[in-house]
Amino acid sequence: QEYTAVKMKVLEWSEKGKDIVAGKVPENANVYFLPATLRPETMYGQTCCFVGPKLDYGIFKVSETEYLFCSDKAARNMAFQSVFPEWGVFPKVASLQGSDVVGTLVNAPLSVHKDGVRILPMDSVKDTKGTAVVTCVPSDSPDDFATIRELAKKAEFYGIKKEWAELEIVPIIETPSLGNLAAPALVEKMKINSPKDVKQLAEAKEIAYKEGFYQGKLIYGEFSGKPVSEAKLLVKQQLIDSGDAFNYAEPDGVVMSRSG
Ligand code: ZZB
Repeated sequence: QEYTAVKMKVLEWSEKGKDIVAGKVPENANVYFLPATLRPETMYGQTCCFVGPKLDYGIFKVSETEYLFCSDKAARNMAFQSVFPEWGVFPKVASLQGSDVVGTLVNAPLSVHKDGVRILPMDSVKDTKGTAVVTCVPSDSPDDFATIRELAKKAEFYGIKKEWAELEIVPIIETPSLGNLAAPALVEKMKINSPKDVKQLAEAKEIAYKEGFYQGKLIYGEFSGKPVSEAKLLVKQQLIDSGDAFNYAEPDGVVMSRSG
């Protein structure tokens, strides 16, 4: 699987996150949350970034001024893809749980939300896939839309501020049959009530992928008017050229079977 790893720079740590990184990461260094995405063309619509609250993560040192936040497994893979200076080495400077970093404010490259977005919890994030960090695009990902709706509904239960889950959802891709907010349209049409409706969500995701890729057209940003199939590569290249992303390949079936 070939992902785009997007670099979301920490602007302000959560309380717990701040305590944990103190003394482990130099004050003037940047730490980047590292979601792995297959949809770089949707980055304009990012409204938050998800971690699994119960999953284990690490902060890994690239240089004196640059550190990455992701799963151990992803860091290990990256160590063999020239992400770290020394081949096969991924120096871990801190261990954290997803719940420790909920509330952290990060920059979301290309997003309409220029003041940054929050790290929020998502129970369905798998630590076996990608980087175990998932950027949230509720306009085009049914899972993301269902999750932020749930978070806003039960903000107190999830230990977050309601407004963190209520950033504006801007239309970025137009499709003939699902309009310009494919994910909310599917969630409504299929009567998906919560992130626990996993079967319907899997189906909705499949439809959203197909519809977006084969029929979708960008209606936001520099590549507005271009078909998604074309814009995908253009946006990805732009993110790489600006230093906001890099290619991350996930070796297939090495450690775990990918039946899911
Ligand atoms: C942004 C985005 C915008 C995504 C969208 C999807 C969609 P796949 O096909 O199963 O490999 N993802 C990445 N890592 C994880 C993880 N560890 N646990 C749970 N979800 C994860 O899925 C790849 C997509 O699943 C990735 O692309 C990421 O979300 C999420 F509009 O990034 B995506 C219709 C989907 N739309």
